[in-house]
Amino acid sequence: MRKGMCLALGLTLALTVGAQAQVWDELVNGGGDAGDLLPFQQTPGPPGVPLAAITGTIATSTDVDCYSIFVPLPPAFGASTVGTPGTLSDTQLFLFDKRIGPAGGPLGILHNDDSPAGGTVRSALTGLPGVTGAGDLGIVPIPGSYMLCISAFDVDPVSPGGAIWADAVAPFAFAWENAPVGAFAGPGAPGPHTGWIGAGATGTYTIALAGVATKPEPGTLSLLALGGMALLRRRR
Ligand SMILES: [Ca+2]
Ligand SMILES: [Ca+2]
Ligand SMILES: [Ca+2]
Repeated sequence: MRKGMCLALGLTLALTVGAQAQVWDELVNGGGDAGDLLPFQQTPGPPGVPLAAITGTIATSTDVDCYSIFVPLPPAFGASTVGTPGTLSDTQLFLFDKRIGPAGGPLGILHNDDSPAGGTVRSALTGLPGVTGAGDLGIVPIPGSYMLCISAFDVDPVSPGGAIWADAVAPFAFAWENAPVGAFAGPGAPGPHTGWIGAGATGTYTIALAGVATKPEPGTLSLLALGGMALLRRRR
């Protein structure tokens, strides 16, 4: 087992043992509308417990809701509105990497509009490489904290350079709807996320989550990381 995988598994166990899975509601738990930019995202709690679902409302034609989530083990990550309760019929899901790189941040890494394309208008993201037409095509790069956003079709993220995901890429009619930055990047990729364009419907949503936890306390994370490193040193 690779060291990173070992540490991630340790984190997963530490997060799941004895903790009850949370369902976070934008209004009931968050106290109001979740923001649409990094500084205004909601952070579900309590810290360091499994997060089973997020519920909320796209309240206006331009409303977008963003949440800080923790992914302990990227291959186990999943977020989906396919078949979940909610009156918002046509959803879009986005995952942003919050690490600040040379281009700034946060950077778009996963996007899906329809899963499967041409099948439903609900959305699904996974941590594994996807298949064109079935979901997003990207991966979650490392265990860590990410920003998960939901919008109504067709409210899309932009950087100063324009749309982060391309709106139409031949020859796949729906490829743009399932494309990560890189393979089907828009003119604004890989720029820092600075806002949203477009308008859509309103309604309630439920994002079902797999392999997701609430953000751990910083001290807890450091201790877990130190414990994992000590364990790895002993095994050498
Ligand atoms: Ca909202
Ligand atoms: Ca919002
Ligand atoms: Ca959709």
